[in-house]
Amino acid sequence: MRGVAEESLHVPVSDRSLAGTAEKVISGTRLDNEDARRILGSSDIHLIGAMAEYKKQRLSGRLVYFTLNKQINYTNVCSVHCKVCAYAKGRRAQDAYTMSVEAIVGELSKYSDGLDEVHIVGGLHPDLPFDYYTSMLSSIRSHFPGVTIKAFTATEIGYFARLYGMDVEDVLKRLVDAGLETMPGGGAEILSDRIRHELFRGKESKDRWLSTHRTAHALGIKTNATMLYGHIETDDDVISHLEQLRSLQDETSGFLTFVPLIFHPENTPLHGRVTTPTGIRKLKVVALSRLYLDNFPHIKAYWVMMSEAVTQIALHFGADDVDGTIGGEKVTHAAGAKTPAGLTKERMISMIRDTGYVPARRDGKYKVVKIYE
Ligand code: V47
Repeated sequence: MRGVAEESLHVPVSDRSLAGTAEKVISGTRLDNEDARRILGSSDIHLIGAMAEYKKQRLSGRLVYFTLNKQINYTNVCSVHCKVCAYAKGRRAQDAYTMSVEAIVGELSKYSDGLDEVHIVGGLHPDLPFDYYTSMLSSIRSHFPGVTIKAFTATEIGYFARLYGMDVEDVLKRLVDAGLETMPGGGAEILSDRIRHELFRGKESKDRWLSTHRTAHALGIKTNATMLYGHIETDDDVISHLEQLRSLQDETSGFLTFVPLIFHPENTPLHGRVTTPTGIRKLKVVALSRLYLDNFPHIKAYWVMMSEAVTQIALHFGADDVDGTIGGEKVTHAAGAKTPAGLTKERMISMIRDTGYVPARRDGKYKVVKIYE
């Protein structure tokens, strides 16, 4: 006889160790770390997908979100040399660059025919004045008034605070006055001081990354959170990362989206020393994110790092967002990504439609711009 979970999920529970987890999913009970461990350890991939898709559909129904966006990487100069990064350069390197504010506005003008969001992220540049950042934001705001400005990771914000002798709250207030609306989720890497010490020496501690988001949320700034996996992390590190995000979200409700990022090793010191996650592992991480982060409104399948094919499957494993058209991704491509540097709107719509879900174009705060039935 089929149990309640099997009736609701329309798949057999082949891995009986997940029976209790499946019942929790159906009854809306929060998963604990033991459930998470079992999901990552199980090969009952149909059940894992069905559980995550069940949860996704309860939160966002048939919609899958995308946005017309443009990433701006204003500088590749960075004072920290993370072992995962193929993009950062020293300030005297021949191929070091920093974009002027005029060049940034000029770049965005090429995309102004329907732009919902600009995503701004750069290296930790030791020589730029603070008003470079405020005038960047205010120029974008005045030239592109309808576009959501998603700018600066918690890592950059923490660096600005140290470099310019301000506290994080003042940095954020001044950036918001200039035009910042939301913050991307980069820099979270893995929220483990052991791994940060080994791979991200010089970067802020995990508590500092979390406290910058806490401060942003208190100021009413919605933010995202990422997790970079596929290097030296263990399952326990992944689960602990999710646990720390879930508990901050219980406190603030300030996160919009969780974005699992797959490490690309080419041109980094880790090349040849790590194993790239398999397709099944990528799907399990997406599904676990959807199931465990029950208080996050959205889970992103970032097509740049996942490939279009795995992204489509991830939409049946709990993801409800694919990010955007991007128009020239640089960080992952420096590390060997084989995906295109951007996608057209038409390609985005057909990628989503093909999965049976309904594409919903959104702005940077998830206000729907248009639904493509
Ligand atoms: O923080 C660096 C990661 C992040 C590599 O918030 C790498 O909506 C893979 O945070 N291989 C920047 N990843 C990108 C990011 C992001 C992307 C899309 C959407 C959002 C969002 C945020 O990229 C960095 C770092 O974790 N990264 N090097 C690499 N070799």
